[in-house]
Amino acid sequence: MSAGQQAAGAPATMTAGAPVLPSPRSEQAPGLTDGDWQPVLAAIRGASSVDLVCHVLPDGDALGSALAAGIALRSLGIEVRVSFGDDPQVVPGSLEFLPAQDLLVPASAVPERPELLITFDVADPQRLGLLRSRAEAAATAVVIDHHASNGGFGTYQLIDPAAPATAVLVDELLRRLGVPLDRDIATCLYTGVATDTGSFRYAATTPATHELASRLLATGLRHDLISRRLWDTQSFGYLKVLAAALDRAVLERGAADGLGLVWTWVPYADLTAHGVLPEEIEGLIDVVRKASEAEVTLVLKEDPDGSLRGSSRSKGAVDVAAACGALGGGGHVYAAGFTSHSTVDTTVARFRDALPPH
Ligand SMILES: [Mn+2]
Repeated sequence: MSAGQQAAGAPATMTAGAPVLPSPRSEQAPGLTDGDWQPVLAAIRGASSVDLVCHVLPDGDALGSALAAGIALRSLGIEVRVSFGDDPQVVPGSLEFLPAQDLLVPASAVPERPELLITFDVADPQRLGLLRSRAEAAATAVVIDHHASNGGFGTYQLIDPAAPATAVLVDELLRRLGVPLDRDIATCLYTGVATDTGSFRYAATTPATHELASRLLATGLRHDLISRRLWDTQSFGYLKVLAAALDRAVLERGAADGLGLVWTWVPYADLTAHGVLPEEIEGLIDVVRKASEAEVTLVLKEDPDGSLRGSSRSKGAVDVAAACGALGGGGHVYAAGFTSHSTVDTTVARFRDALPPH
């Protein structure tokens, strides 16, 4: 998210008291050119059938982006399927309010050789899960993403690491396709942008992000209800899992060149004991990373097969994408992850050793 640190497109200075002319719309994808968009728009306009897919265990940006594009392309008379490659394919409870879920089909219902397939928020083909072979067999595959770690697969790439969310790029796509925002599309896009900006708090949030939020709210969407569901709704079982994880947390003041590391882990048994689903603890790291003594946060979540999914965060001084990359993962500079097949202690040691000097 380093490029997102800069307020791209914003004036460098603004004289106090000077009149600010209203702008109907800000550039949402400054990292992409007309030449990047043109072949993608042509491919969509020429397609009779499009498959829109996001990453496994989708978050609000991934599924919101795919569904928003699905509503829009359906309005253009294109046959649309939305999918992600989990089996079983389960929409997280926190995203059940998203509209147009009638567009969702299981991975097996996506054609084995799609005419046109577009991926959303997928930084790596592995994140396609069961849909990977279909994406690779597509006559045309388009990658729409904002992960700096995206190595670029498929036929065409619309990747802008400066964009705070993939949903921002979808807004730009719809503008270029001439599809107006309606409340359903806006609900999907708002969910994506709010998810990836931590409700407009993270550094990648720019004036253009708020301008987009303004246009989305103008459709009449219920941002209060979306926010309550995304940020302020958890089961009682989650509170118990959180309590155990906090009790298990370790503060290493000397790690990260003395900037500090706080880490914890969640055994799968904790989830089963309290009837909590893996997706429900995705936000647990946001509590752990509050520790003021630590620049870097690491949370390891055990999967049923014993492997550990690591999530890490940095407050700005350390590139955790580099550390996660050393463990076979990747992501953004301040938010990244990996999967480990080692023990908790070994995994933490490898992560600690991989933290780059600042
Ligand atoms: Mn995203």
